[in-house]
Amino acid sequence: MTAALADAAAAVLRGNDLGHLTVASPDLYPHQWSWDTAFVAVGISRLSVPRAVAEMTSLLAAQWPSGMIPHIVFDRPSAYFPGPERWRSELAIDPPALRTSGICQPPVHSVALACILQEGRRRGGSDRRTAEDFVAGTLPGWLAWHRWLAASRDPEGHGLVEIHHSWESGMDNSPRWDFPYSRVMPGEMEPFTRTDTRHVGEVRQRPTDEEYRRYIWLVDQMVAVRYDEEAIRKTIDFHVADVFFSALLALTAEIIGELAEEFGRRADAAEMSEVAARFRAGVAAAVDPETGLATDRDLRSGRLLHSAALSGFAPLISGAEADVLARQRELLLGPDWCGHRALRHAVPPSTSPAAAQFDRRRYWRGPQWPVMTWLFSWAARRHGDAELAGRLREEALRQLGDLSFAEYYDPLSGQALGSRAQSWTAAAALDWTA
Ligand code: 9YW
Repeated sequence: MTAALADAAAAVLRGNDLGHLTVASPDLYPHQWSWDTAFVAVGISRLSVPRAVAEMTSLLAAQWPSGMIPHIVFDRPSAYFPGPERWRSELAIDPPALRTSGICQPPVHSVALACILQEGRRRGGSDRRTAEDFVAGTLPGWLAWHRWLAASRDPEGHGLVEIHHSWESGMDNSPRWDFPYSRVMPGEMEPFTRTDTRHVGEVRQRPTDEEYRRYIWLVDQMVAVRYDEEAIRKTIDFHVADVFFSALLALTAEIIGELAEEFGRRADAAEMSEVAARFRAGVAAAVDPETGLATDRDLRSGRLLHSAALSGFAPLISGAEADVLARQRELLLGPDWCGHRALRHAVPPSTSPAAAQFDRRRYWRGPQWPVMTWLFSWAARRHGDAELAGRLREEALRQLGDLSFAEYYDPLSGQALGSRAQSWTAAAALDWTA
């Protein structure tokens, strides 16, 4: 079974491979996405270290002069909407060299660097050299990305990353964002036609038209100020402190710091370790003592955004004091989450099945994303909880046994949903079966 799963996963990644980059999925997402790339590179490194390096190199080529890694790289024409004509990144005050979107996604890239390095060393020979040269050579670019996040997205040093669009969170229409979006009131705007709904059998799995109008309204607001971060902060209608993004920054800054230390960059290492500590503290402070879950904050109204979303487990990603981790672990495995009676597979749902907001088939409002299970499993192992890591892996492998490599799964029936042959799902399977 494991061998069949690994073969099928490798075939998915080969099918989505354009040579220098892997599209996120064949039809629905025909481009390179930022955080998908990092997960994909982890999986591909199990097949070929040089190919994994190429994947990360093509993403880095799209880095903005500011240091931002954009969330989509448009390297070829497609019907995807919003494409480069709507994002208009060429109008940015300091424009990127390639056509990209104008926002970012959570940083998971240094997780990929660490995995590529580990795999290169395990294989030895030219793979080892390729991995080490790649990490040493591109560290300045990845450092600039983390530096930009820490400075531009947390200018006051609270230890929480602010985002300007829910696409930046990677969890587009999670209940986390219902309140801030209730305040986004699109005015007159250039008309548009969605194309995402053409590629899913069931339109009700996707965000609604009203949600999409708001998403595009925010894009237009950013274009209007030519992606000037200062101006965006003042004018954008969606301005939120994201705990999950912050936890990933804490984790990845720590890893970048370790790599910098290893490759002889002492000052960078010290700087990144400070960034990691700042965001780890920010996440810890955002934990609601009553629910035990980390909470986002709406920065326009100051309101705390309580929701029963998976992001509440941000400390399991960033790392935290032992008592916080123990409580989070218990909650995650408990009856409101992975241990819920009605779940087909005991892996984290995007929203708690016990919550009123739970919607088993709608995007980020209930379904399970195998790549999120992979992330929690990887972080658990890193933070010393091999038992949790192993449990999640085992359950996820059962879920992936249908070989559809779906984007997400109905947590109650186990049915595959969204795109099939989704690259990051196949990548997770490959890493788990290696
Ligand atoms: C969209 C590619 C991306 C992911 C996001 C996910 C979705 C794009 O797909 O967003 O058009 O809805 O929410 O996390 O990176 O897989």
